[in-house]
Amino acid sequence: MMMNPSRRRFLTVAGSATALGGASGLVPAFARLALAAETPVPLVVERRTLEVFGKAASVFGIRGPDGKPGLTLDPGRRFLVDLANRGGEDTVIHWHGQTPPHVQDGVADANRPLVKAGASQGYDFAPRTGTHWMHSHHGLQEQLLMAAPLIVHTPDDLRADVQEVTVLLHDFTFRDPAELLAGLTKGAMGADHAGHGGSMPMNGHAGMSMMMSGGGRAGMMPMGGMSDLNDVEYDAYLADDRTIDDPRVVTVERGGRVRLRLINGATSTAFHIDPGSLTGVAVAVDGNPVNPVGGGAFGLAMGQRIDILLSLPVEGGAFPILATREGDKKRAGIILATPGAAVNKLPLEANVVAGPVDPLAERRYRAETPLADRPADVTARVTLTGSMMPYVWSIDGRTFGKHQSLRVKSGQRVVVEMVNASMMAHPMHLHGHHFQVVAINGEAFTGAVRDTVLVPAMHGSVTIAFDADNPGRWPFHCHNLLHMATGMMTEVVYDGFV
Ligand SMILES: [Cu+2]
Repeated sequence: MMMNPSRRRFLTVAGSATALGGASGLVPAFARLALAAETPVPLVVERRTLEVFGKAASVFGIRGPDGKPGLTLDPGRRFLVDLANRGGEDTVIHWHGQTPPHVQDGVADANRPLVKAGASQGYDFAPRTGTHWMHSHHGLQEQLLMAAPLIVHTPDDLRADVQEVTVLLHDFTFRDPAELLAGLTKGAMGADHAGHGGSMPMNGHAGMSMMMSGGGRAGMMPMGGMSDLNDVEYDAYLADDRTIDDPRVVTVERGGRVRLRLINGATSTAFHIDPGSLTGVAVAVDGNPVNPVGGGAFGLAMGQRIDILLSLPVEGGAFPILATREGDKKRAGIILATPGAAVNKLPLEANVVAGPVDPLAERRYRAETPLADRPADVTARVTLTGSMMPYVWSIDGRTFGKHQSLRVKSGQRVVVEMVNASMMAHPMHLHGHHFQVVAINGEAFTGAVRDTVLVPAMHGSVTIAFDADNPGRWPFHCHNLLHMATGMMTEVVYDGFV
């Protein structure tokens, strides 16, 4: 593998200088000079206790310098970070949406070690603006909430007369994630779903789904078929660590404007984002500006982000922003409230079951800055494969480790068609790049630039295009953590990397 020697050296020096400057304050003169220019921002991976429905759970967190989760960077700032792993176990944090040099991507492999428990790791790269996030890319730590927002402001963001509200969504279980996954892979799906049939959509049609996948989890697809929606019944759905019956309440101004930066950090749950009585206008997806899209609710698959602009009425009030799980009544959310407004308690469940998140709604989004128009140098087709029974997910019938990498050369325009041969939609994420969505179900259009896209179930397809401008080896995987964990991952590998 190629390795940029100066990069590696910098990381080592940055890491040790920070360590030395810790408790003792003994920083060597050379390091003090370097630190004076720009001091690394400390990020801490840690264990914490979270109360959900009054019951304590031990989860992870990633805390920034202000004590809050994650990191917000001002325009022009480098992503100069010292990550301290105090989580009690080895980890690696992926900077989702960022396009760093490949050694700093935050994945572990033969050439990129884990951050050991108790150790620190330095990072330094020019960040990409927008709404992004950070999460563990090791084991099932993401299920235990090892995730946080990563917001990089543009100069326009700071000039805008808009209040920013960032929300991180999650699905939560009191169970050990390894046991949860083992329950699925051992085929104990019936047990997992016992007692939840009543909350499932389209019960009248469930028979067909059960024949095909063994679960009463069907949802109508726009094309008339039925897909499977949720693999797991979680104990709670969280917005900024809180359930909707005890939500975060954000004070907003009467007649003011709010920019919601929503991040779906759930491991296995897609949500409908519903601003209720407010009119929301989507202005960015996965951190990339899109031509404004108005209207009702917005689907948000795992890994994806959406920025929604809201205008509050001059008379004020309390305005729930709800994230309802697809194929379910359960929901998470926050409440925007003007001073003095009465905030009513909201039930955990909506009155009606939400339908599936529609992958075809992606057609509404158009990149504000599309890729340059040029022909493909290399085209590839991958088939998304796998099933609930047995619970194994794969790409081209191969699980990760037995995968066939997509080979590219620097400078190429790469076009990849993803065809979904399975019963579930999959949010596919490519590291180190943002791609443009250029076709859905074979219909070409000039779509959004983003890093995660939902590929429709049952022979649906999405075609993406990107420029190979970031040499390395880059994971390309389903952002359903449980799908990735069972093998639904391949890699995009540049020439010169083995
Ligand atoms: Cu998947």
